[in-house]
Amino acid sequence: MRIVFIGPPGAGKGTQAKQLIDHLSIVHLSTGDMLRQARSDGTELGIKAAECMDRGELVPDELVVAIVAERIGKPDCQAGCLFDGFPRTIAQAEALDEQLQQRGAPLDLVLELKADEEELTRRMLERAKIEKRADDTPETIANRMKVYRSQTEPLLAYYANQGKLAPIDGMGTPDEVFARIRDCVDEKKQ
Ligand code: B4P
Repeated sequence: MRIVFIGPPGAGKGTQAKQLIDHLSIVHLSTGDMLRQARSDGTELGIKAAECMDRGELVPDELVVAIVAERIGKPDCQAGCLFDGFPRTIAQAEALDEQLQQRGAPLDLVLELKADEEELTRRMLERAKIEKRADDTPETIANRMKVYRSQTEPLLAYYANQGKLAPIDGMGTPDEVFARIRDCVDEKKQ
């Protein structure tokens, strides 16, 4: 299966992805993780990406689309892929549709993880204490929320029009949220 995870920052995309890839035996493709890796490797891409990430802005479409295109060409993606945090703009979604169409393997499902803004902020500030991520400061979190509403939320209508969107309640414990995701995915598999 090919599945996209959409949701505001802190909605739990990365958290849920870990369980879902085990459940479906598919590859986890997180653009956030790939960009953080490029940053810690000190590559040209990583340096460019870091500036955007630290401001809570999106990394330019062409950079993100290129790293995803390279990754989905690898043999392990043939059995299925979970796109975590990608696409985040309409341009990225169109590029992904085109790449998958060329491979004759379109998206099956788009899961929208929903949670209250207050809870999202609480989770990210909690994570800031543990992981010290450069983009988990109160100012950057506020900007990431704003960017999500303006640039990523339009994707919900894009995928609803394709009949692929499934909203998931992201409130509650990680296990409670995963049970909802598993039910939705298993129903789609049948
Ligand atoms: P991401 O790495 O995708 O980060 P995120 O949206 O903050 O996190 P996520 O929703 O995965 O939250 P998590 O499970 O960790 O992006 C970071 C940045 O990279 C972006 O701002 C952007 O600059 C750049 N980027 C990435 N993809 C891009 C793209 N396609 N285009 C352009 N730029 C891109 O959960 C958060 C915290 O909550 C964790 O500490 C977790 O333990 C906790 N948590 C999760 N579920 C919980 C629950 N149910 N209850 C309590 N706590 C929970």
